[in-house]
Amino acid sequence: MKLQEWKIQWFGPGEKNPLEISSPYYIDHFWMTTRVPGDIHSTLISKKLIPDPFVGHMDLECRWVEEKEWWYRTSFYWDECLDPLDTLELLFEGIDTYATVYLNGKEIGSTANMLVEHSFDVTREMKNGNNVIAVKIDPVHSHVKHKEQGYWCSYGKERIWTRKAAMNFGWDWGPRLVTGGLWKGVHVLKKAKANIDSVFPRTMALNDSSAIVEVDIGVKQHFKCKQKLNLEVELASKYHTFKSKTQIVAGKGRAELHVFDPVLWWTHDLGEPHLYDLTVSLRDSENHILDEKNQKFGIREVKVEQTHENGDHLFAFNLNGVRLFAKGANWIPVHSFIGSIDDRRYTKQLEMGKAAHMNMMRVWGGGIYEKEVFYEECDRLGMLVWQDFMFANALYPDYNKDFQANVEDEIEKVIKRLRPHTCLALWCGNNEIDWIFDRKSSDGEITTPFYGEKIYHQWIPQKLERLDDTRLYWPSSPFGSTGNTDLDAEEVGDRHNWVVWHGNVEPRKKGEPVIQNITKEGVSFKNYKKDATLFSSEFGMHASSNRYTLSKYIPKKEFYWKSEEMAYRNKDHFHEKGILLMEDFTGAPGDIEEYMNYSMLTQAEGLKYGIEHYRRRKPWTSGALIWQLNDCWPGTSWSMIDYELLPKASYYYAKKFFDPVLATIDHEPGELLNIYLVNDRLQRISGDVGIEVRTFKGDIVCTQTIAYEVDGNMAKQVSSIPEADLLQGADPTEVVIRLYSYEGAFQDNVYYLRDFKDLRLPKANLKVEYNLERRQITVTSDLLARFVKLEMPEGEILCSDNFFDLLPEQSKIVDLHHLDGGTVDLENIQVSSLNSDSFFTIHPINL
Ligand code: BMA
Repeated sequence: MKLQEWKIQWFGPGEKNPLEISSPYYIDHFWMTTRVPGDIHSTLISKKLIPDPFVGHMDLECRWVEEKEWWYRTSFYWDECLDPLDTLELLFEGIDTYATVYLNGKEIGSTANMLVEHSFDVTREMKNGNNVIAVKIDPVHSHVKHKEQGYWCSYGKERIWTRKAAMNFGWDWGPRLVTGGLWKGVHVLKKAKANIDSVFPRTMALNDSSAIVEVDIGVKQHFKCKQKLNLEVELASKYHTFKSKTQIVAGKGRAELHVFDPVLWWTHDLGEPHLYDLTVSLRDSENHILDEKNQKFGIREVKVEQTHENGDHLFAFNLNGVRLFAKGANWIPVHSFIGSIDDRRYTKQLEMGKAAHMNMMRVWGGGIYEKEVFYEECDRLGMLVWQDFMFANALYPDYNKDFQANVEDEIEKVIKRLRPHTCLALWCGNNEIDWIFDRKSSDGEITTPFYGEKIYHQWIPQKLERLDDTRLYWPSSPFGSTGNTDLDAEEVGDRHNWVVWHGNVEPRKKGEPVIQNITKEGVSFKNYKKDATLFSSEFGMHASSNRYTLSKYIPKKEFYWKSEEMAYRNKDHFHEKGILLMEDFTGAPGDIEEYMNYSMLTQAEGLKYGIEHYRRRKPWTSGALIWQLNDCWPGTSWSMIDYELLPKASYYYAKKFFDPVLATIDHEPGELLNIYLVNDRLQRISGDVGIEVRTFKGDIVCTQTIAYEVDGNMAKQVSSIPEADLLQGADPTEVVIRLYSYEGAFQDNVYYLRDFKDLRLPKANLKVEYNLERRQITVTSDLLARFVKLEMPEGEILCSDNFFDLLPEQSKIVDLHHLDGGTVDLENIQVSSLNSDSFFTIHPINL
């Protein structure tokens, strides 16, 4: 049923009588049009009624929007015949947040949860002819201002009571923009006397030649319909079709399919993410189809191994019998205005993750249960999902009955919606709450009981026991303690390493005071090497957004380092942390150019340093999920991809440090160079690693060749060389080391023996040429060129490589493509390196 265009208007809260505005006869001709799905802010921006809140401090000019009462109205024509037991349902896939819904002037219900769908039976209220839907959206504060907010909650206090994306109230990487509106689809659905309510397929047993797939089906049957109903289930691939039939008892049916020669679903790095087509049809006694559901399903087994064969602790995802290293990132909402964002942004971001060898995304608990497209794309791309429930960094009023009913409804709906997805690997109760509760209680900042505890330790696990026992439930992240350690312990479970950046002093025992060491040494990324975590589910550092992204939203006269506008982009508590990190590695930046370069280099090198360490520890560390993949606005944050979908340097580094086969060096100044091969592939690899030490000017200092043989799914040290042996008297601040494969088994890996700030880089000359037809740029350097950067004149451009080093006399061809497939304006790309003259004119190549 196609709804007509929607309109919106605002009023002072309570100013109008709802019966007047919801009436079918109300004249709304002069209201503004809006899009559904969408949101109020985006509508006002498009009508120029508010400025773009991402420009300068303009978000502050938009605060009035959250103070108003907003009304949506639409009308539609209805004239379908109904069978006696048919029902009509008005379905809102998402309403943000406190709303009252009217149909033809009748109040049919209200909502108080943005995170789940809401449906209303409107069989009798629907008229033949014109119908009018009206929705009143209240300001959040009007519902929570009289509720107690006197206990721990980071960021906006209203969110304790409000089941809404927590990041809307501001976070340490995003502005406060309290959205409202119909953020997902609205539909009128005709339902037969019986219909399929849920389909939950899962792999029950698996061996080389067969699999058992069980499908649980929930059916809603009109209470007057006493007929016996049947279900037919079909699982099809292009090779085979498997069928099963079953009956419905008390609204439930279970079908079992025996699948021969199953084609398994793998993450993209281990194989193909093969998906079957699953069709469930509900039939009456005369075999008429009453309802049918189609979805994709991958045959796979996923579990989390918490004990190694030798009895030691482990935290490793195991897919189809393969213990894998989870490589990926934390996913935050793709935009502050989630409702208005095109699905293609999801595909773009996830495909970028895949191209950087990521095989897992963590949907972090301060946002939303993601849109359907996210999970569909993860299924398709072979990307596992760590799914948080949406509770983050706060206590929640679990003592309140209404809150309990709301949350229990949410948990049930979310489990049913997401459990069919093959990509879903783990359910997690919340973000950081259990861990921080102990920290803040020890400090005296929290003096209340653990409000919210029941949610993660009772309500969620109870529902999962009934609705999905196929995945591990992990109550919080981080979680796991040996008894007296705090929940961020490295010996058990997962860990958030916020030693680096936030300066947390760890390990810490339960109940001990919290200590932070915000000094150069305290926050330095070198601390990653002390981390023996089993699974690093959050860690990271800030980096600037790209120049294009920053300059688009910062007024020109404010585009300088430490301007108020620049500072405003950084929502973290203590801006000096980033400077300390840079001071340790690059030296503190003196201007905005240096800030952009140094923060990106520090983030990229810092993540490389940490992740190569974690990967060398395989399987004793079995996961590295970087904080954070993306941004929701043009800020400066921990993200690897900025708001305009331009990758930062760390993204291009990830294409190397996450590569399934990696040659890596563990080294500290003056010490041994320990050389490792990490092999995430299942096949054994053997060959030779070449080591080449050259001065920045190009002279060969030393070369060595090491034979290696590494079993599948293993990390192995293959050599250990004293620094002095490689230097042969050369100055450690003037050499570069390249690891390379003779057989092309892995990518080159480049190292320096000292921090960037201590290197004595000569001035390099770059030659830059472009080939318009092939969309390629070739960069050549005479001497070593550090951090060669191609700066984009617009957003959404991806390079085959960027922010790379060129060895003396080396050339590199960079392919460029626009994420939307459009042309790339090659002539306006500026190229530079940290040790070459600023920008270079690009010369066309003669074909
Ligand atoms: C963790 C996350 C987020 C936060 C990030 C950076 O605490 O879970 O809440 O944005 O670190 O501080």
